[in-house]
Amino acid sequence: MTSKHCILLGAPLQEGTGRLGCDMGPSAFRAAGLAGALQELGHSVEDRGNLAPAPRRQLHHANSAIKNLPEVAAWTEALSDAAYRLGAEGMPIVIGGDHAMAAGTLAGFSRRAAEMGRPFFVLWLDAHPDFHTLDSTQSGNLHGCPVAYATGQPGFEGYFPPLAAPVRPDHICMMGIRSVDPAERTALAAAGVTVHDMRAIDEHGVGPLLQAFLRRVAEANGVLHVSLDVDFLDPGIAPGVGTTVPGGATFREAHLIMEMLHDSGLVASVDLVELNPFLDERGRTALLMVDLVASLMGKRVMDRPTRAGTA
Ligand code: HAR
Ligand code: MN
Ligand code: MN
Ligand code: MN
Repeated sequence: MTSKHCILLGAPLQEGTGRLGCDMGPSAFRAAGLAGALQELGHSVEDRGNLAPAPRRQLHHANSAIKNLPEVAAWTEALSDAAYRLGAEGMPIVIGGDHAMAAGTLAGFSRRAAEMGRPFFVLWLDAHPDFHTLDSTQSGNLHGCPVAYATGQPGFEGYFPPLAAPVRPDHICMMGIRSVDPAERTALAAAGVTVHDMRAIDEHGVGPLLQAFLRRVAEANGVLHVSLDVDFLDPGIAPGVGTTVPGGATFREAHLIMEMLHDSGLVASVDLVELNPFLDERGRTALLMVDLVASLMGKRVMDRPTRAGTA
């Protein structure tokens, strides 16, 4: 197994959600033993502590439903810069915080990949596609917007930082999706994002769906970023999140995805988002998330041959 230099960075933002508690996410991941689990697998770990947002600017938007726009824009700025820098130093694991975090991480990691001359791909594991623009969001919760921003959908100019390298929508694969708003449904299809909803997982299984995407990434010599939202998982095994949706990924589906990602050798960076320790039960969601990261980083039952993204 190839050992990596893992760089942990906490991003305690919670302004993108409708409820408080995600700011405790980085602490809960640390308490659940994230660093130790990685070290046990032979990786070196450097915990850079928690990031702080950039200074806030006054921002006004015609959509009066939007909540905390100056705060989320300030986090996006800081995260985008941090992701760009960390992308050159090792394997960043960015710990949220709510999923608005991904506006910054996708922008920064994509910029880094572009600079390396390599195509950038995203595996988005979530109940939600988070594909609202500032104009289309009705809840006003900005954790519903990061993918639209990072792919350069219109309307973010002047609010969020300019994108050095917009993510190509056809380089994004979403899995676990089961809560989509009408505006998102139309926009996702128009943009050409691959969306494997829970029905597709039921019909085909996570294995073949993921293998097809990994093959594309490998053939393009791509850099792969994984964005893991706690609500991807079924609420029965992962209650510690503010936006539970019934019918999510099972324990084994989630672990299989992580194990296949590890075997592919393609993953360059990870987001761990939406953990709300206030809603958790004795840390069980945090512990499950850490165990999933361990599978992603090489924990396995038995040794088996590595299949570099193909098979
Ligand atoms: N689409 C809904 C909205 O915009 C729900 C968004 C919820 N997002 C997350 N992250 N929990 O995936 O309000
Ligand atoms: Mn999400
Ligand atoms: Mn979600
Ligand atoms: Mn391509």
